[in-house]
Amino acid sequence: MALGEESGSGEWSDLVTTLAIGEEGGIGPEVPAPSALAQVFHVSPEFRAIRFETRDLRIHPVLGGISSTRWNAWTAFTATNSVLVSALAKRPALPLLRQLVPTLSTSIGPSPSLRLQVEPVVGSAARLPASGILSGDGRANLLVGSAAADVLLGWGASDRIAGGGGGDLLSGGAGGDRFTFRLPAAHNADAHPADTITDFQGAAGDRLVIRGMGSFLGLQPFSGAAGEVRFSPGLLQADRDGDAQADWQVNLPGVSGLRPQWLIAAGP
Ligand SMILES: [Ca+2]
Ligand SMILES: [Ca+2]
Repeated sequence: MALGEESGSGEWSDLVTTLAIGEEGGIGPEVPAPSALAQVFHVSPEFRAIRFETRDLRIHPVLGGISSTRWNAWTAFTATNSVLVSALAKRPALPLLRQLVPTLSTSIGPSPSLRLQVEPVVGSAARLPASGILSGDGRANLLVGSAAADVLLGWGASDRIAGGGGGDLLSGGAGGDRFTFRLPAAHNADAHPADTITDFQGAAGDRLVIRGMGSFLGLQPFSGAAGEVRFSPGLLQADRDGDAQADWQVNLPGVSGLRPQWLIAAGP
C-alpha cells in the first residue's frame, strides 16, 4: 500500500506504526489510537475522494509542533477497483457522507470533518437517513442505505450491506461480503432502478441474499413463474410479476458466472 503525503510542521514516520491499516484501506481496530491521535477525514468537493488523516497532537520532541500523516486511502482502495472509480465518476455528488470509526477523540474541539459535512459515526453499524455515501472501515460493518440512491463502501473484513431502495452503488472491498436485496412489490417492479455491485466475487466469499426470490434458473430464460431469478454475464435479473420479463436487476460488472450457492434465498 502507498502512504500518502506528509504534512504538518514535521514528518514523524513513527506515527504510521500506531495505525493498524487494513489490506486495502481500512483503519483497523487492532491497535487503539492513543488519545493524542485524532482522526480527521477529508473529501473532495465532489465527495469522490476520501482521505484519512491521523493528526498527532503531541509536540514532536525534536522538530516541535504538531505533525500529521495523511494516507490517501481512497487511492489504495480504488487502485484495484476501476469499476468503482468509473461508476462514481458518472454519479452526481452526494451531500451526505457518513464514515464509521472505531473511536473518535473529543479532545480536539470542533472536528474539521464536520465543516466538510463528513459525519464520523463511532460504531461498526450505521444507516443512511437520506441519499448519501456510507463508508465502513476495516472492521466487519453493517451498512444500510436509504430509500434513495446511495453509495455504500464496505472496505476490509466481511461486511453486511443492504442498499434499500434507489439505484445503489455497492462495494464490499476485501473479505466475504453479504449483499442483501428485497424484490420489490410486483405492481411497481418495473420502476425499480438497478443496483450495481462493483466488486462481487463469489469465489472470495461474497454472497447475494435476496428476499422474496423464487427459483434460481441459472442462465435459463424465465418460465413465467413470479419471483424467478436468472443470471446472464454481468447481470442478475428477477421476474417479479411472472410475465417472463425481467423487472428487477443488479449489475455485476465483470462477473461471468454465478454459482447457485452464492445466492441465498430469504423470506420476504
Ligand atoms: Ca438506497
Ligand atoms: Ca468487505
